[in-house]
Parts: sequence; C-alpha cells; structure tokens
Amino acid sequence: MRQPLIAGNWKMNKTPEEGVAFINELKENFPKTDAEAVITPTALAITAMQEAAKGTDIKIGAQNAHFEDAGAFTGEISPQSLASIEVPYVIVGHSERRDIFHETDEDVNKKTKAILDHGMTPIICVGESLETREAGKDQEWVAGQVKAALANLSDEEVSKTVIAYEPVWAIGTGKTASADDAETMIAHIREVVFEVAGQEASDAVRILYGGSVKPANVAELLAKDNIDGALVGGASLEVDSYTALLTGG
Ligand code: G2H
Repeated sequence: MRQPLIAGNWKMNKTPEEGVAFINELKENFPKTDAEAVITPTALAITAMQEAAKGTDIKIGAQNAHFEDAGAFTGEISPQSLASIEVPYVIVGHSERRDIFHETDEDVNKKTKAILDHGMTPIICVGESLETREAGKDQEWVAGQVKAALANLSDEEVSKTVIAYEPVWAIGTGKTASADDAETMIAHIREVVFEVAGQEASDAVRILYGGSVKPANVAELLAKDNIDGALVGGASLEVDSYTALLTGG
C-alpha cells in the first residue's frame, strides 16, 4: 500500500527562526496519523528545522536543486549538498519554477535524475494552464510533462519518484480542481507511468494533488483511489491547519 504524503511547500515564506518555532509547536501537537509529514521550507531554514525535528516523524525537504553537483552556478543549490545533510525529498519543476524561472522539461528531467542519483526522492510537479484545459488538451499536456520528467530513468527509479499534479489555475487562487477532476487526471498520470515503466512502478509511485488544498477539502481528495496525498502551500503555514491536513481535515 502507498503511504499518504502531506508535503507542505512553504515557498519563500518564514525565516529560519519562524520555521523552528513552527516545528516546536508541531512537535507538541503532532497528531496520530498514517500520513508521512514533510515540510519544505526555504533552503536557509533546512538545517535549523532538521535539528528542531530530530527524533520525530517530521521530515524536512527542499524546494529545488540544480542538476550539477558543483560549479559556476551562482545562487543555485547543489543536490550533493542536500544529500550530504540527508534531505529526503526535493520538489522539482514546481509551476512557479517553470513560469518565473523558465525551467524546461529537460531541466526537470536532469534534476530528477540528479536527485535520485543522490538517494533522495524527487517530488515532480506537473500541471496544465487554464488555457490548455479549456482547449481540451490537459491530459495530453500533462502526459507530455510526465514522460519528459521520467525520460531515461530505469523502471525502479520511476517507482521511487513522487509526482504532484498541480493544475496551474488552482495554485494559490482558492480554486481547487474538484476531487473527481483531480482523480481523473491522477488516474491518467498513473496510466502514463504504466506505459513508461510498467505495472510495479505504476502501483508504487505516489501521486499527490496540489492547488489550494485545505482542511475543508483534503478528505474528499484523499478518499480517491489514485490520490496519495497533497502538496500544500498556504494551508501548510499554520500548525493547526497542517495538523488538520495530516488527519484528513
Ligand atoms: C501549489 C500549492 C503548493 P497552494 O503551488 O505547491 O500551493 O496550496 O497555496 O495553492
């Protein structure tokens, strides 16, 4: 069975001190849950938050990594460095990285490979714009992103990835895809994983939904057969709403 994953994507929010305060409060209020709890703060907050979370089930991930281990890449984050401090999860190809920082499908593929090569788990984000959805090309678009991200990976590597379906029109807008729409696309993504890497990988890969997930809608999403968790921005920033997400709302 696939363990549910509730990953908080903090984006460029909270200082390291605020991150540590969040972990201290979360530790005191950590609920009984079947879900895996991951928070991805800004890179600067990772080590302090890891220290605060030591000995708990709370995992601290990263929001991005370069695909090279080292070199002349001013301002970038090395996957080798993230692995050296035992970061378990790294988000790849979030739509904000694709749109604002011009990351391509090829970059996403190289980053996915680098993260896996270092023994970490990529959380690969895919999703269509409103324009693409209205043109009826959403499934084709998302399949293309998934295939590009997973290109040249072994079936075993594919089975270790996490994919997050985040329709761009639902991110930070308060609009959520309906649970049925999310399930339809996520079942389609699982089919694409089957085509690319076979049955074992498509059974094993965890596929999350992301885009305005909150305590009020998480249960309906997680009740779907193919939805294995959520990638959550805004609603992961407060302890009470994050703990509510961990317990299904
Ligand atoms: C989508 C999501 C987190 P939010 O970006 O990845 O953010 O939950 O605020 O829509």
